[in-house]
Amino acid sequence: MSTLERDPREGEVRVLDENGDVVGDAPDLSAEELLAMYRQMKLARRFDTRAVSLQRQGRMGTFPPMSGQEGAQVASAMALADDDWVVPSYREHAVSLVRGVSLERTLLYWMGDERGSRMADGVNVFPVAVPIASQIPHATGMAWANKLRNDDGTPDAVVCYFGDGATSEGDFHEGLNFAGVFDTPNVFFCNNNQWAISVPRSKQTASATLAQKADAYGFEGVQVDGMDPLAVYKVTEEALAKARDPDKGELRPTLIEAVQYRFGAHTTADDPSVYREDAEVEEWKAKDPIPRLERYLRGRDLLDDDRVADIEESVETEVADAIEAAESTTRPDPSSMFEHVYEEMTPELRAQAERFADLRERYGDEAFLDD
Ligand SMILES: Cc1ncc(C[n+]2csc(CCOP(=O)(O)OP(=O)(O)O)c2C)c(N)n1
Ligand SMILES: [Mg+2]
Repeated sequence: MSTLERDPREGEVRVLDENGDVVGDAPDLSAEELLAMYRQMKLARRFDTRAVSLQRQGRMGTFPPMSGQEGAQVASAMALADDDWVVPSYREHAVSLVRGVSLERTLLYWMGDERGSRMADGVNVFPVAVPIASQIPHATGMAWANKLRNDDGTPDAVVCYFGDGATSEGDFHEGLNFAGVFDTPNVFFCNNNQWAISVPRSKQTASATLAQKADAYGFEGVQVDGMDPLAVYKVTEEALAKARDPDKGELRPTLIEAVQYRFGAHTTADDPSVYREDAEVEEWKAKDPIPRLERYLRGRDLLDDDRVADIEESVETEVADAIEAAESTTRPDPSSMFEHVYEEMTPELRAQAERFADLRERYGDEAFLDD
């Protein structure tokens, strides 16, 4: 792509326009896979809505909603092979879902239960990373290890997710620079949702696109319409193929910038109405990835009103069951918060844990719950 264009959306890969009409080459997906993609997106949206309402009712802690970002998350995750790895930020609930992390486990994490970070065997997903961009060098290191370890020259790929704000962090530069130099099997997936809390994309960087930052590291950068799931699938699939088995003279890593929008607040602790206009939100809602894919599927006679109603009903039940399972899980003992920081507690952490145990014994747990 031409990365020196001033228009940040110039050169963006698209397959579906906002009406769900095909405007580019569609990826090779079966009817079954397309319907699975649609259902996962509906499930993610319903989960997100219910999670926000759980927080509002005092049934869960702070939660970062992802409505609007389902297209980028579900489609990119579906492009991965079973053995590939995902290194997420804190907003990738739908990526995790597609990769086999149960909704119940995601809820447990946001309810403050450390067991929510423990992946089931065979689920190749790292725990949530809250410090911005800190997961990027981890992803590079892991991909480098995959490359050093594999015998046949086709290492498993590592897809690292982060936001537009993360591209201003030193960790972003270090991770991508290293990936270029050591030619690691990485896909760096930037969910450019236009905002880093209250900082708009225009104040994040003077670069015309985030994708063009890859130029500085010597590998390919591609900008995709992140609210077009078919385009996202296509570019992720291509990037993964290159990460595993590049053509001669081609570097393995890719930076994907998926242009999209977060419809809701940054987290349930944020009020976006103080820094952005409703008109902007409405403008982006017209690009909503779910009705867009739905129109395409209806056009191909893969969906009709009855099938949509069935999907909505099954999604509702699946989310309700996950909430019930998470809420009926016995609460963890408060002392467990010290246990998973390091494999072995440091002396300082041990001292804190002991002091906490002493205070609980002297004053009782109720004293800690008072405002
Ligand atoms: C190193 C670091 N600095 C600051 C914060 C506080 N913080 C949390 S989210 C966020 C904005 C991140 O924006 P972006 O990377 O665009 O991701 P998004 O939340 O939009 O998905 C900031 C500054 C943090 N978590 N970590
Ligand atoms: Mg952002």
